[in-house]
Amino acid sequence: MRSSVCPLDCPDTCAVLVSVEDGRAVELRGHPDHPVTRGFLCAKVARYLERQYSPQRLLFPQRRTGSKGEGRFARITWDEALEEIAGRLQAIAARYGPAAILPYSYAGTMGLLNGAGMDRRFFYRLGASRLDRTICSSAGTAALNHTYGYRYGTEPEQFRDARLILAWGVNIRGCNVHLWPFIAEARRRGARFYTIDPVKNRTGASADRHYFVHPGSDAALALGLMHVLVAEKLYDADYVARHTTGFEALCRLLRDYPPARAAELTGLSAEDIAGLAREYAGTRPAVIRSGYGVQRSEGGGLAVRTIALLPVLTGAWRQRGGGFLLSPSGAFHLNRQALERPDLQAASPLGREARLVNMTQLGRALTELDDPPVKALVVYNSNPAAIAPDQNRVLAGLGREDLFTVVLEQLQTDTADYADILLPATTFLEHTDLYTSYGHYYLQMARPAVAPEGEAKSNVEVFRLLARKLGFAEPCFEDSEHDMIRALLDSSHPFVRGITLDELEQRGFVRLRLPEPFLPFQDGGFGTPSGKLDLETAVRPYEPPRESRRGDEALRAGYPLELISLKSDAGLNSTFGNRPEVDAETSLVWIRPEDAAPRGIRSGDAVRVFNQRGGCRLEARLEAVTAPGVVATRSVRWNKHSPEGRNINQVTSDRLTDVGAGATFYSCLVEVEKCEN
Ligand SMILES: Nc1nc2c(c(=O)[nH]1)N[C@H]1C(S)=C(S)[C@@H](COP(=O)(O)OP(=O)(O)OC[C@H]3O[C@@H](n4cnc5c(=O)[nH]c(N)nc54)[C@H](O)[C@@H]3O)O[C@H]1N2
Ligand SMILES: Nc1nc2c(c(=O)[nH]1)N[C@H]1C(S)=C(S)[C@@H](COP(=O)(O)OP(=O)(O)OC[C@H]3O[C@@H](n4cnc5c(=O)[nH]c(N)nc54)[C@H](O)[C@@H]3O)O[C@H]1N2
Ligand SMILES: [Mo]
Repeated sequence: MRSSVCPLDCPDTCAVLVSVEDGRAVELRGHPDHPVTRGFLCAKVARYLERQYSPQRLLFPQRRTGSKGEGRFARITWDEALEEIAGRLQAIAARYGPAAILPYSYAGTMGLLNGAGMDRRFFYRLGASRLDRTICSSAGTAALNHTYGYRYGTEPEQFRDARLILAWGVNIRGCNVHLWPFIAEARRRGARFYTIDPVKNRTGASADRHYFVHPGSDAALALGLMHVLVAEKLYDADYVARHTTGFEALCRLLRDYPPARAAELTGLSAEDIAGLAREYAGTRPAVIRSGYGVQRSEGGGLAVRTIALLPVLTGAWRQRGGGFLLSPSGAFHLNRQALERPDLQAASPLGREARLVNMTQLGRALTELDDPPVKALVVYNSNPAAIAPDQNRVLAGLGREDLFTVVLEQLQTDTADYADILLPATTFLEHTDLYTSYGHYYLQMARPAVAPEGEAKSNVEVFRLLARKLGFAEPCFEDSEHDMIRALLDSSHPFVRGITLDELEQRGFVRLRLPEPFLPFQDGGFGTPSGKLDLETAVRPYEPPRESRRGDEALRAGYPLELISLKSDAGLNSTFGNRPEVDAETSLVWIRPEDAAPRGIRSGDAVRVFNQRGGCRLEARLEAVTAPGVVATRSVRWNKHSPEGRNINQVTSDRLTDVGAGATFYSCLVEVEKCEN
C-alpha cells in the first residue's frame, strides 16, 4: 500500500491509498486517517485506474503528420522531440525575441512542482511571455485579498458545528463532495442548509430551501441582506466597532438597497430577503460556503467582496463553525519564489520581466498580439481548445500554420490534436509532488506509486531536459524533486515553519501549524495595515453584468436567454471528457418549460445554443431547474465528441471580471432554437 494525493483541480485534494501488485496499481482508496478525505473517494477518481491504464494513454513522443487539428501523428524518440523543440524555440527567440514564446498551463495537476516549478524556472530563464492564470479564480482571489487581506476561511471540519449553512454559488455535491458529510452531520444535529444559485443542481435539490438568483446579481443580494441587518439593528455592533472602519459609508450605500429594490435586482422576493437576513443574523454559528461559480461573472469581484462582509457584520467569525469559506489556500505560506525563481528573468536575453498575457484571452493573444506575435505555444496541464472562452478565436489561433505548438498530455485531447510535437505526460501515480489545497488546511506530498507507462515523463523532467538542451547553466535546473520541495518549505511563516520533507514523507499529510480550532478572524486581525477591515472600500454600487438580461441593450438584442455552463458532476473540467457518462452529461441543455414552449422545443429535441460568437448543438431537457430566462449546461465536453466538433465555449465570452482580470464564463447571453435535422 502506497500513499498518494489526488492532483485534480478540486478543493478536496484527497489523500489516496494505492494498492500495488507486481508494479501495477490495482486499487485506489481514500485515506481513512485524512480528516477531510475520511476514507472515501469521489466516483470519478475511484475509477482513475481506468485512465492510468487506458489504451488511450499517450505513451511516446510524436510529431504531427496531418494538418493542424486533425490529430494525425508519427512516433519519434525523446531526443528527436527535445532537439526539435529546443531548435525551434531558439530560432523563434532569435528572430522575434523570447516574448514570442507563450507557456499555457493551468491546474490539470495541482502539484506545485509539476504545475508551477521547473516550468516556471524554464520560461523565466528563457524570457518567454508570462501567463496570467485567470481562467478560474482570479476575481475571487483578488476580492479576498482586498477585503480580508488574507485568503483564509472556515475550516471544512467546523461545518459540522454550524446551525445554518448557506451554499452560495457552489455545487458541493458535485465539486466539493468531501465537505458534504460535515454538512450532513450538522443537519442531523438540526442545522438548516440553504442554496443560492441560478441553477438548482444536486446540491440545491438536497437543500432545505433553494433561492433562485439572477446570474451575476449576488452583490445586490448581499447588499439587500446587509440593509436589513443594519435597518433592524441585527448586526454585531461590538465586532463592527472593534474590527472595521468605514461603517458610516457602508450604511449610506445600503440605503439604496431596501429589500424591494434588492428583490428587483436579484429575482428573490422582498420577504425572502428580509427573512433570510433575520435568520442569518439570528442563528449561531452561521457559515457561508461560496464556490467559484459566484465570481465567474462580470461583477464577480464585487460579489465576493460583499458576501464576505456578511459574517463581519454579524460577527459570525467569532464562533467555531461560523464565518465564510471561499478558499483557505492563502494559508499555505510556502516559499514560492524559491520554487519558481522569477529572479531568473534577469538572466534571460530580455533581461527583465516579460509581458503578461491573460490566459482567458488566448484567442486574442494568438490572433491579434503583435510586437512580438506569439510564434510558439507550450501547453501543459490544460486543454485550451476545449476549455477557453470565445472558442472560434482560440481555434483560429491554434490552427495557424506559423504557430509552433508543443503539448504535454496524458490523452489525445482537442488541444493535443493541434500539436506540432506531442509529449506523453506522467500521471500523479508516476511522479513526485507537493500539494496545497483550496478546500482544507493539509499540506501533502506524494511519491511515485508505480513506474511511468510507456515513455511518459513528468513536466518537471521535460523542462529539466529542455533547459539542458538550451544550455541553461544555473544549478537550479538540475534540482531534484526533493530539492524543490525543500526550497518550498524554506519559509519562516509560522503556519509552515518546521514542517520538513521527512515529516511529509512519513505522514503524507500534515496540518498547517494552525491553532485548533482555527478561527482566523475571531478577534479581527485582518491582513490590512491597521488589522481592521475597511467597509467603505470593500463595496461599491451594484451594476448588472453588461452581458445579462438586465445589462447592455445592444448585447441583449437577439440573445434573450442567459447561459450557465456549470461544472459536470461526473467529470472534472475536460479531464474525463473521454468517458461516455461525462459526454452524456455534457451533451444536455436544461431549459424551463415556459422558455421552451414559445420556441417549439420539447424534451429530447436537438437544439442549437448560439450567439454572435458561435454555437453548438445539444439535447434539450425541459425542467424548471434554472431561474426564469436562464438555461444551463454542464461543462466541459470534448469538441471532438460534439456535433460539428464544437462545444459550449463557442458562445462564452472572453470579457474580464471587474477585478482580477478573470474569466466571465457565467455572464453569457444566448438564443436557443430547435434544429431542423
Ligand atoms: N465534479 C466536478 N468537480 C469539480 C470540477 C468539475 O468540473 N467537476 N471542477 C473543479 C474546478 S476547476 C472548480 S473551479 C471547482 C468549482 O466548484 P464550484 O464553484 O462549486 O462549481 P461551479 O460549477 O463552477 O459553480 C458553482 C455553482 O455556481 C453557480 N453560479 C453560476 N453563476 C452564478 C451566479 O451568478 N450567482 C450564484 N449565486 N451562483 C452562480 C452555478 O450554477 C453552480 O451551481 O470545482 C472543482 N471540482
Ligand atoms: N464553459 C465553461 N468553461 C470552463 C469552465 C466552466 O465552468 N464553463 N470552467 C473553467 C475553469 S474554472 C477551469 S479551472 C478551466 C480548467 O481548464 P483546464 O485547466 O484546461 O483543465 P482540464 O480541462 O481538466 O484539463 C487539464 C489537462 O491537464 C492534463 N494533465 C493532468 N495532469 C497532468 C500532468 O501532470 N502533466 C501534463 N502535462 N498534463 C496533465 C489532463 O490530462 C487534462 O487534459 O476550465 C474553464 N472552462
Ligand atoms: Mo476552476
